[in-house]
Amino acid sequence: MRFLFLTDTHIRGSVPQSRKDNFYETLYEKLREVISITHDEAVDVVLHGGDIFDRPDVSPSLVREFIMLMKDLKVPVYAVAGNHDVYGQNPSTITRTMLGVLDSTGIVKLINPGEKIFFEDNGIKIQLTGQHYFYGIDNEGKEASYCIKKDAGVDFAIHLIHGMLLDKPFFQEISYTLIEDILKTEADVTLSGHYHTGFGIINIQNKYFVNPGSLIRIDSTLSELTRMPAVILLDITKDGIKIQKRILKCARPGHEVFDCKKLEMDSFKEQKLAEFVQGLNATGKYSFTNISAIIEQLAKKQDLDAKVVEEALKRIGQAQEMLSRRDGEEILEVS
Ligand SMILES: [Mn+2]
Repeated sequence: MRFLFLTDTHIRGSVPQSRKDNFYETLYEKLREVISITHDEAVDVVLHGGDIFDRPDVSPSLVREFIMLMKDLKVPVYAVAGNHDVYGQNPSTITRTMLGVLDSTGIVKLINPGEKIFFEDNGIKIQLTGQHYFYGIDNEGKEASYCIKKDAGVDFAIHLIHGMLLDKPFFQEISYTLIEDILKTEADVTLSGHYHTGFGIINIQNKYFVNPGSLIRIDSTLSELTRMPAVILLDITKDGIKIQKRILKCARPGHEVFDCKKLEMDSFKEQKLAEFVQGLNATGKYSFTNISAIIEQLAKKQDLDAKVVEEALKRIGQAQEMLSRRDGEEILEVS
């Protein structure tokens, strides 16, 4: 049985500041190539690692075009929700989002936490599970999100998750989960989205951990300048698992799509920001990355109750929803 895995498509109508091409056209060209790979390689099921949309309330015309395009796919698409797909990093808001609309059409089927989907093919039984992104997914208790159990009689298990799964520690002060911390999972293949740079295909103790990186490059960082967007082809037979990364033919070198002047400016800004944050840290205050990180830091330092943090995030989600309804602009950005 053949699967194709892609992640972080971030469908949006606006052009990221870093790009100089027609971003929307580029994105659709990529999606069309994904569809033709699906057909050429006789893929049975497509898996999406989340952040299908860049924001929970993208315009109906974008959703309509996406639906029209996905109709050509002719195979089921299973997905988990990313942080960009929902309000306030809270998957319980899905029903109020465009991803929720998509799910209701059946064009994309969301895998709910705890849900198990089974495929039987040529005498093998495959189990598919999924985990949406939620606030704190990479904090304590992360094993519950990342590590799954295989049902009796299942030959292979795939787990799809939108979380900060990394192959090596990150230098920044953000929450993440290392592959080595989740080796007790019974999933033969863990497919992860969220970390846009990706880490490719890693095999440890006969288990695969996979993140091809985002389908579209958004951030004008040096690593994104050299990275080529790719999808993963996963072939499971009774003889075992074959995995390969397929770089998209339509993807152009970074210097052709990124505004390099902007890149220089951004790295200058990043450097200034780093200096600023360092300055703050030196005074023993907080390090600021985004609104959720601020809450997380405050919670840690002031020993806040989990309920307080939950309430704060709920209110941020509500504020995001209200503000985005009011003027259609993304006010509070979470990476
Ligand atoms: Mn993303």
